[in-house]
Order: sequence, then C-alpha cells, then structure tokens
Amino acid sequence: MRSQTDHTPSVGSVTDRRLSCLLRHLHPSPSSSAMESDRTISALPTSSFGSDSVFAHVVQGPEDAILGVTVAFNKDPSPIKLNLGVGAYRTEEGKPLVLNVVRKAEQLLVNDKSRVKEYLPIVGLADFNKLSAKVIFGADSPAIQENRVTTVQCLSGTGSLRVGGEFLARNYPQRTIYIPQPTWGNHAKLFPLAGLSVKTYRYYDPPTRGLNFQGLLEDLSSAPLGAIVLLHACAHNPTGVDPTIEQWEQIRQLMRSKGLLPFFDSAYQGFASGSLDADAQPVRMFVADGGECLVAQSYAKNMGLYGERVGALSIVCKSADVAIRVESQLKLVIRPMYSNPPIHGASIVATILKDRNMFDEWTVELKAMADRIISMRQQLFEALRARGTPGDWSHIIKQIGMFTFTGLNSEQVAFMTREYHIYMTSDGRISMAGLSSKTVPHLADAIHAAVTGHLIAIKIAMSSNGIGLKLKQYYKLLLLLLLMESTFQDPSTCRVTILRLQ
Ligand code: KET
Repeated sequence: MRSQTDHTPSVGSVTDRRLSCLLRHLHPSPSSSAMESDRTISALPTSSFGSDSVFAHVVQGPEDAILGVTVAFNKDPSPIKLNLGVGAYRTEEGKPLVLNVVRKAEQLLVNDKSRVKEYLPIVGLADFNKLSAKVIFGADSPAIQENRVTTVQCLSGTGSLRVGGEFLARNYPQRTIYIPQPTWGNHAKLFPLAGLSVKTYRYYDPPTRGLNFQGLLEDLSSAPLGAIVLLHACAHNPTGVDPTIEQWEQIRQLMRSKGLLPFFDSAYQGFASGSLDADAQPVRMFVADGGECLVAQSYAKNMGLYGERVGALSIVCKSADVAIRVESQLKLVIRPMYSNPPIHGASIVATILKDRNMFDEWTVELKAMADRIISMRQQLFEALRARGTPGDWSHIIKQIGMFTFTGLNSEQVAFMTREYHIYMTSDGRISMAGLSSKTVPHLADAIHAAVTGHLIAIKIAMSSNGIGLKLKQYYKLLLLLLLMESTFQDPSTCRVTILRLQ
C-alpha cells in the first residue's frame, strides 16, 4: 500500500518515468544532487578539490617601507623595543593619544539621538568641507569668500592626494607631477595609479642636511610649462627641512612665471611650529596671488584621527563657476572609487571646528604635541653631545615637524634594530613623536654605537669568523677596523668602510 502523501508514480510506463524524473527535479534528494554538482564543480579550478589555487602564481609582496616597520615591531617580543617608524604621536608614556577635545566631540555625537547613519553626499559632510577650507586658507580668505574654492571630504591625506591626482589626470592637459627628492614614499606609488607620470625635483642636500635650494630652483625652471608640482605645505617628510618664507616667495614667483600648478600636501599643519596659521603660510601665499592650486589636508596627525581617515581635498579656482564644474568632476572621480566618505571622523572634526571653545582647546592640545616633539629634539641632541658621538648632530634641532632625517645609513639602522630593538625606516628617518624622555638615552646609546661603528665591525668580524673566515682574512678585517677608527668623523664614511668589510 502506498501512502496518500507519496506522490512518486510507480515505475513502469514512459509517462511514469517522465513524471518521476520531473519530481526528482522538484524535490531533489540532498545526497544525490549535491554530490552530482560537486562532481561537476570538482573539475573546475576554483573548487575546493584537487587542482592548484588559481592564485598559486601570486608572489609574496614586500612590506610597505613605513607601515612594514610597525609589522616587524609588533612581532618583536623584546620589552625594550621602540617604534620610531611610522609618524604617529605618542605620549611621554609611549602610548597613543586621543585628544581630550576629540573625546568630548565624540561624547556629544553619541548623546545626540537625532544623528543617523545615512550615506553622506559623494563630496562628504558640508560643514566639514567648509570649515576645513577655513583651517588651511584662513577664515578671511578672499578665495573662500568669492566661492572660488571647492572642498571635498576624502579618505585622509592619502585619499585626498589620490582623488586630486585622478582629477588632474582626467581634466588637466599636463600629466606630469614633480615630487621632491626625497619625499613620502607613497607619493611615487599613488600618483601613477591616479594616471599621472612622476618626475622628481632636487630638494635635500645630504652634505649640509639642509635644502638644496639652487637645485630645486633649477629643476622647477626646467620643468615643462604647466607641470604639476607637489609641495609639502610644512614639516617636509622625511627630511624635516622646509624652505624659509623668503625661499617660498621665490618658489612661488618661479612657479607662477612658469605656469606650474602647485599641489600642496598638508599632512602636518600645526606640527611644525605649533600654530595652524603659521604652518599654513606657504599655502596662503600661493592663494593670495589669485592663482590656482590644489591642497590635500589630513587630520590624521594634527587631530590624532589616524584610523578615522579624515581629510579634505580643496581646489582653488579662478572663478566660482569653474569651481562648481570642478566639483562636478570630482564627484565623477569619487563615486566609482568609494562612492562616498565615512561619516564619523568628519563629524568629530566638524563638531570641533564649529565650536569656538572646542577649536581653541584643539589648538592648545596641538601646540602641546608640537612642543613635546621639539623638546625631544633638544633632549636627543644633548644626549648625543654628552656621549661625544662623532658628527654634527645640530640638524636634529634644526629640522622641524614629526621627523628627524638622521643621516644614519641602512646598515646602521639594521644594527640598531637588531641590537637595540629600535625600529625606524631604513632611510634613517626617526619619528620624534614616538620618543619620550625615558627612551632618549636608549636611542642615543644605539646611535652612538651605530656611528662609532667598531661595535658593528667587531660583530661582523666575529660572525664572519664564526662562519669560517681564514685567519689571514680575519687579521685583515681587524686591520680595517683600526683604519675605521680614524674615519668615524662622518657617519657616511663609516658606511663605506663597513661595506668594504663585508
Ligand atoms: N602626506 C605625507 C607627507 C605623509 O607623511 C603622510 C603620512 C600622508 C600624506 C598620509 O597621511 P594620512 O594618514 O593618509 O592622512 N605619513 C605617515 C604615515 C604613513 O606613511 O601612512 C608616515 O610617513 O609615517
């Protein structure tokens, strides 16, 4: 007897077989159908069975030159380790800092029940954009009053540079951007991806550890008409060397006379001098002449909003109607890239910039951060002097902003990491913001040992001997060590000697 609910026709007639086939499709038995489809899939390369990964050919990418330092630092179990790699502010206790004013703003935002999590417009939060333009161009900027500035909220400084770069690649006839030599490593990577070709102009002068002003002027003079020039608004990264105001004026005149387009990267406003206005002066000089320029702003450092990714791109145009059309094109760049920016960080910034008291509180906290960095410069300089470390270390106190470009070479950096667990970028840049009174002696000891080289050399000699260096070679090595003693006046000569030893 068949139950009433059993719809399976009895096998026999052709009609019955067709019906049973149809029913199998309608009520597939899990075991049979899944196995069948798995069998079909298993022949395909993306299935979980058998064949190799379709990504098997993918090679291991290198770590980022800056952020990779933190990766290595995090893996080091040493209790004395010190991260001076990434440009991120730390307190005297070595802890990341959330500004009080930021905490207050966040509290206000949390308590405001009218706030929702809707999408922002493509160009971001309107208040944030308006107020950010005032921070960089000045509250009474004629360009703002004449509505010649368009500002769009972007993903921190990096995102602002990327959007600005792509806008230029699509809408500006000259597609070459000149970046300083050296510069923040990401510039040379992000602009080509935006569609621009990158060339460099001379900037840093290693022998004087200062600005190669002549080289800079020559290179910008020979740049093609209309070329884009990336300028660090203040606190040049990695060198800590900025032009003087008089030199900026010469740069401005030259650039305007050659029709070069300035693209300012303002990642450290307030960190050079402690004053937002003083640090914005070079940008404001270019805006005051009525010409056009782009500015990428970041709130990562000066408001400590690193992970919130808050920044702005402003394009100063000659007229309001051009600014409107430029903004419409910026939207076409942004929409397919990330659609629209995140709301939280920009709301924190807007809350602070909108309120006079909170704004003032921010400037006080910002000044305290800048002052702490300046005092770290002084302490490190004095610690090296106290140790009699060979070389002129006055550049530590002359350079400004978050970084000191020490002049230490990559071997010396590797030595300091290996022996002292001090992490920094291989170009010898140290983040002064990561240093504290407690860690200055440790850093000074490490620099002293790295510069006076015999420690490195002895280690090389010992390890070389350990791997079976012949006695004659070993003595040759020791002889070279003695030779090195007389060449330590300048760290750069130390490098040559060490390379010879290896
Ligand atoms: N411009 C410059 C000159 C710069 O130093 C940085 C960051 C940025 C832009 C981008 O910052 P953002 O976080 O996107 O607002 N520099 C530090 C961090 C990093 O490399 O990402 C650094 O040099 O350590």
